[in-house]
Amino acid sequence: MSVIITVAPTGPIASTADNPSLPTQPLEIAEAVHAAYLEGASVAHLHFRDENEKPTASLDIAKRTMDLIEERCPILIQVSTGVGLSVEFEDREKLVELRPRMATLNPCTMSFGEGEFRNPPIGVRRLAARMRELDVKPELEVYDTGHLDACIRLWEEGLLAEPLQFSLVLGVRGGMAATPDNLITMVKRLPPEAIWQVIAIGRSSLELTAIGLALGGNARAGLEDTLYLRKGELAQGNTPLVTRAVQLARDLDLSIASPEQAEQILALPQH
Ligand code: KMH
Ligand code: ZN
Repeated sequence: MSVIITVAPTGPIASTADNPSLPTQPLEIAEAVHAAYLEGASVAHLHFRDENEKPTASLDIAKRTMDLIEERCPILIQVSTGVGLSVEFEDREKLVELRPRMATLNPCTMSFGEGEFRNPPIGVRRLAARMRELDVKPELEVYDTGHLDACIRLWEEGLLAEPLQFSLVLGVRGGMAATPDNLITMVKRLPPEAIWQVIAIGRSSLELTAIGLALGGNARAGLEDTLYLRKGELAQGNTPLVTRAVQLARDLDLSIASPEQAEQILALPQH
């Protein structure tokens, strides 16, 4: 089986003051994604920023960015419906109307660092149902054990198509800590045919990504998850992080999925 490498170039939190290589504007994001595609990424996980770098659910900015990416490469686009803590759920959910091939679905409200990440049950159900209608594949973002149970309930309610695709997110303050033990507990609890990847935030990103790959998961890399290549060394853009994740997979004798292969593995509906 091939490994799907996702690039997460921007995220909602860091700014160019934290890392000057962070892409925030549509063209910068498109160029970063294209470079990641050339390195082996088959999925691009996107957050958008306005001209002041503030997270936005603007359909215009999102569409412009998606178009610029599509002009450059056939990478599969996954839009974040997490967007950013300052944006209302009701605005965030509208992004799926652009019909990206994939989008994230965050199943539960939680503390997120010093902020609150609001994902009310009724809204999550509505968004899951709308994504199913529009054939937008959800990536289920699981930050804690109860989040997995919430996803399984959505599946039992018929709101999620198989295969289920999970991100096991470790290291967010408010979610589970980034430890190998927590990762293994979560992997053991996944439904049998589930597809999954590790998202490890901050300094354990590399180790947990490696463990995830060794356990049969996919991998995600990019400045959304860590601004550093190693302790004290800022990553000079997304490419070195993606290159390293691809190399990690290759060193484990895993092959890297092309977008077409990723499409098949995830059973993405044709658009
Ligand atoms: N930012 C990560 C902690 C999303 O964008 O919907 C999780 C994430 C989820 O990427
Ligand atoms: Zn994200």
